[in-house]
Amino acid sequence: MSDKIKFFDLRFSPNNIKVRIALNYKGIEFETIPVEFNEYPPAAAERTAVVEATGQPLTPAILHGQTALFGAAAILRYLDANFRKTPHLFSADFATMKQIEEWESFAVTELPEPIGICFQQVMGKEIDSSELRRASGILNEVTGRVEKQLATTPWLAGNQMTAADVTAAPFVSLGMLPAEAAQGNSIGEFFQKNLHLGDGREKTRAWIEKVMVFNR
Ligand SMILES: N[C@@H](CCC(=O)N[C@@H](CS)C(=O)NCC(=O)O)C(=O)O
Repeated sequence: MSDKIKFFDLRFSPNNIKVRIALNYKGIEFETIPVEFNEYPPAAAERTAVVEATGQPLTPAILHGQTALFGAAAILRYLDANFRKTPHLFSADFATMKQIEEWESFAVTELPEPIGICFQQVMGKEIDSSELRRASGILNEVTGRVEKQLATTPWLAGNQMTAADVTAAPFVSLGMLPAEAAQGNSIGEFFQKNLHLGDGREKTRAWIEKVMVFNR
């Protein structure tokens, strides 16, 4: 299929970052269609392009020829199943596949909580600093499992980057945003100042650097 992928991209969203990392890691050419974030929930008018392409307003979303897809997990599976001559994010090995899916489920059930708490504070009228401390505490706690795994393997599910890393890292990265990455984005700057991964996460920090290098 020769068509270039069109990627409807809400730049700071961890779910969109997963797709951008996957496309760059696989070396797949794509055209970015920026989706602006002005208010939450977004005004319908701001999501017409996404709704026209996929029938619904949420991102990430892609168009590939006549094929339209939304949801990060679905898009990662589509890219891996249809771009077979590129580095794989999933595995032919049963046990490794099960490991990858387990980390994916961890990433979408446990990691979003501290991000959500921080996001509520951004959108709220008054900042509750005890809630922000609680969010950082939870992020440090839930990443204990990541730090432990990285003590034995270079990636979450073995010796190469997989969908496990691509799905988990964007959430954790919000707890160690470099100032320059957040610059010019009020939400990014708020996260950079207020959400902290915390101590004893050296291997997790190095792992984030390795994954986020593809977030460009
Ligand atoms: N379950 C979806 C998440 C979809 C979702 O909630 N996307 C958010 C961004 S993280 C969104 O588009 N929010 C509405 C908006 O701001 O336009 C996935 O895994 O990709």
